[in-house]
Amino acid sequence: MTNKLQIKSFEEYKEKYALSIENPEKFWGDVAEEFQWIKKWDKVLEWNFQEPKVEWFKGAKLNITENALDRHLETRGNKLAIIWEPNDPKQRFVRYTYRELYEHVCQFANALKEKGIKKGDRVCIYMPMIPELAVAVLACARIGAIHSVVFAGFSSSALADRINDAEAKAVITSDGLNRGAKQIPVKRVVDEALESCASVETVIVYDCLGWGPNMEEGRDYWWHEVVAGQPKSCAPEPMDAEDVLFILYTSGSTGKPKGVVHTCGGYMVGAAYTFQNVYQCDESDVYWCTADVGWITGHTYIVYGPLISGTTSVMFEGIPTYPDPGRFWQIIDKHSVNQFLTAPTAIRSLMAHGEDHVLSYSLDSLKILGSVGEPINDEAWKWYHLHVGKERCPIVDNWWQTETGAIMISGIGNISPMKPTFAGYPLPGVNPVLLDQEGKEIQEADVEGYLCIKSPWPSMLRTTYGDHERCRVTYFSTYDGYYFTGDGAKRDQNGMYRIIGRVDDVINVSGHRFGTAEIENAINTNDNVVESAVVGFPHPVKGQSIYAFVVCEKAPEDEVHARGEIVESVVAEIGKIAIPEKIQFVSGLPKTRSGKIMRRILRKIAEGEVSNLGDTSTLLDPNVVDELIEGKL
Ligand code: 6R9
Repeated sequence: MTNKLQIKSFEEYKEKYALSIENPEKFWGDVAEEFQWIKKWDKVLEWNFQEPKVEWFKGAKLNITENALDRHLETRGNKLAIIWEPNDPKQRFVRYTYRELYEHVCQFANALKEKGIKKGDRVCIYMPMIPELAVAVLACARIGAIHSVVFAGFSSSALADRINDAEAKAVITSDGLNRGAKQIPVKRVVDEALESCASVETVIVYDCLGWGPNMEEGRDYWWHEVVAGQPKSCAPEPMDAEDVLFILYTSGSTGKPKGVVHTCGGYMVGAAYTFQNVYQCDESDVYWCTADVGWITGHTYIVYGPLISGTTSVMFEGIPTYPDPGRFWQIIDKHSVNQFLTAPTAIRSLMAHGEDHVLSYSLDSLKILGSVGEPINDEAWKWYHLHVGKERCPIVDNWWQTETGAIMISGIGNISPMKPTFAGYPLPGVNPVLLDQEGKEIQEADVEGYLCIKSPWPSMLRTTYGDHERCRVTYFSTYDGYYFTGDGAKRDQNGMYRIIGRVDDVINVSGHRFGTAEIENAINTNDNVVESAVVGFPHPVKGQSIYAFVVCEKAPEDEVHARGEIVESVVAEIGKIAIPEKIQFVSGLPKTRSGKIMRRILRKIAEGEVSNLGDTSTLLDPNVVDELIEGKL
């Protein structure tokens, strides 16, 4: 199906776009015809953003893995589905054809069934970036179990929260994982988490490092043992288009991370349609996305989008700088990668090592470059364009979110015009608007506002797991009748969008989302901490970094030690990825008379912009500000 859905010119884009907004049912109904359904829909779309309730392809039945695997067997059975590149370049890479992947998925699906996992059960996947992670995801989808992948860098406490929220019945994991020069004990983290998870009955462990971890009798099973002798076929579970496909936890501005829920039909259509258009892969192309399957980018653009489209997708276990900062470019040459998708933070970290690493590889195979996860700054854009794309490859900047399920605003291959640091035009079927403070739509050109989406798209979230009201309040109540993204954006005279960044209390560190409340809660678990406030500040490589202002019961005598304790609690509660870059001890926080922390002031201080703090007269104790400025790190 690879080429069927592809837009071939900017003119065609404009036509399709107009049609998709005028008549979304016709547009998406036509797109959906290109997929394999067990039963077609009775109605393409029913929706309201008040409850909210959104249903796509109502009444249809399908199994997404039939689209990602079975459908290709006849025409592409021997084509490579996944090329797996290990952390260590000296280790052999692994290749799975579509037929082999199909067989592995079916065998593992049968193993899950044998362990009593059935349609609707939640399965938590906490695994390294190995092919079995993709197999586990697809095997869940095959039998209708709901997967909840948790990034393997999260701590046992964060993992336990996610397992408990979803009441997962099983966990799929590995003994350990390779990450650059380090090896990390994954199963030990799972064991710790499971001390507080009553719902988990079964743990399946993939033997990655031969470590011989603790295996609990009657609960823990080896992957190779449970798949041994399983049949290589497994009937796909017929799923309702609106049945849940997966849950993925993400951070918001308040409370604990929430489980974003995606459903089978709409997600399938959105993932494949956007993938085929944005990356314009030809049948023989090799595509590589460097994300981790623990994040939405890995779900949609390593596993589902490419496989549904019959593309060869590279999966990489390691990191950009191991064994040296030329690793990405070496892999591109080694596997003749044609489309390459990475994050600005990775580009900036490699830029810092100089051009030599990239200049020693030819990179001739490259056709299209992608950027995702955070705004790309001018300098990184230019470096990527010049040194990686040799000024011949377009850069497609993909703006979207865990909640949107698929790319929303982006360049389309070499078809739509590009402009450095601009994500560009909305994809067909996506209806973005900019709102002002009062919630009125801004129509003019060259404006800035709150980015909202006015009508539904197939791959949008349906709810937040177990708490629909939270979904309504978070996304649909700020501006009545709109989905609010939490991002601010600019629109130029030509209608191209540039994403400025979050306007809520979400910090984007190296393309990973954290809520300020989540980090503050972690810091506050420290016995000596009374309260804390966390803000983001610009960082040359990570985009943003975390700055924590901490009030202690007793002013710490040894600040280095006290900082170490705070770091430890963040690592324990969330994981290393959320460690604050700076921790400043203060005697109080700037609060209004009603007790609200004025983060605006803290942000300015963290950014070092202290000359223009704005109005501080509403503060309960304006003197606090001087102390904060003086102690700034
Ligand atoms: C796909 C993903 C979503 C938030 C989003 C925005 C930021 C993502 C971006 C971008 C500017 C881009 N973001 N892509 N900002 N340009 N191309 O990253 O999902 O982890 O949920 O993060 O990331 O702020 O709201 P997720």
